Amino acid sequence: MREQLHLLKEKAEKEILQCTSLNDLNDFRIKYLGKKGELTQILRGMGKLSAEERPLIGQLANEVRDSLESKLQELTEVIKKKELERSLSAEKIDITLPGIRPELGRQHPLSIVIEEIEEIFMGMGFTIEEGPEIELDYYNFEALNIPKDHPAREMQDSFYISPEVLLRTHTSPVQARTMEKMRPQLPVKIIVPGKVYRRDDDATHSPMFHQVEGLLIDKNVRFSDLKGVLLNFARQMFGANQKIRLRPSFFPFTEPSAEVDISCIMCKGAGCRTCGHTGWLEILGSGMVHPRVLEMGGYNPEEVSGFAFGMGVERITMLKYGIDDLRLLFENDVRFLRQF
Ligand code: 2NM
Repeated sequence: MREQLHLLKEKAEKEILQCTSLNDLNDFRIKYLGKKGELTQILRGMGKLSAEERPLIGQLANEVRDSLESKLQELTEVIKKKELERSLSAEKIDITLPGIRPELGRQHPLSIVIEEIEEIFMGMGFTIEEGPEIELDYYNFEALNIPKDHPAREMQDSFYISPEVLLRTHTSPVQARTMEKMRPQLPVKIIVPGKVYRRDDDATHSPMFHQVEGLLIDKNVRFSDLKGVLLNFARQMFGANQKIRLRPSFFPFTEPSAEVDISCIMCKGAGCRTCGHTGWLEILGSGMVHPRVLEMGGYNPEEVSGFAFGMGVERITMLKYGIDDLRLLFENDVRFLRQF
């Protein structure tokens, strides 16, 4: 047995040198030191030994096992280190490759225009008010002097949630709320940007669109103040040489009322396709606040007066950037949006 153990040791020491991977080492361990391994096989014969020989052989067997185990341990460390070095050198970083540019978002053209309108009116001393998109019939219609038989109040024209609650059809209810909140303070000098909803959906109408409305209430506010403010707005928004034109119109919440046109930004007033060969483009509606509206807002129409106006942001945006199709503003095609 002594001889067998020496031969085993010699054979194993040669064989371990052939191991080049952790897998090889594992196979080696099973073959020599495992439960059914060669060393164990030899030790099965221990029972036949004499009592004097048994401890000596036992000691030798332990020495052989310890020696093989420590060689195995040593070689495992060496191979692990080599494998790590190999994987590190395979994982080269090419610092000449172009970087990955992070995609930057940008502002939507409607947001750009809303901010621009806000800046212009803030420059004239207006402040910004906002309010709910889900609104009471009272603020959306009643407080604005819109009568019960007005077509806008029909189910087919507005999105009703219940008989008394609907999606606001304009931002004017915020102006009614602001009068109620501020009375009797003067002046009320606000603009209200926001989303509004109407049951309309075709090439030139979206069921959701954006408005900016304005309201100024003070002592002695005159129609000429309205004209001055809107001319100033038109010149800052569309160019210092802008002309404006006021045409008589009708709104339930203003009296008198006027549509405001600017000279056509495409043809400078000469007449073209954009302005329908009139030389003028309609950009907003306006008027002197109706005495009933002032009254319902808590102001005395004998003591104060006011003007109001409202514009569609989509229309202004399309004019300003020469966009010919409303739907481009809602489809969110990045090839379109990247141009702003
Ligand atoms: C428009 C045209 C004319 C308007 C009126 C009011 C309020 F609340 F003061 F009565 N807000 N907005 C108004 C007036 C809106 O949009 C075309």
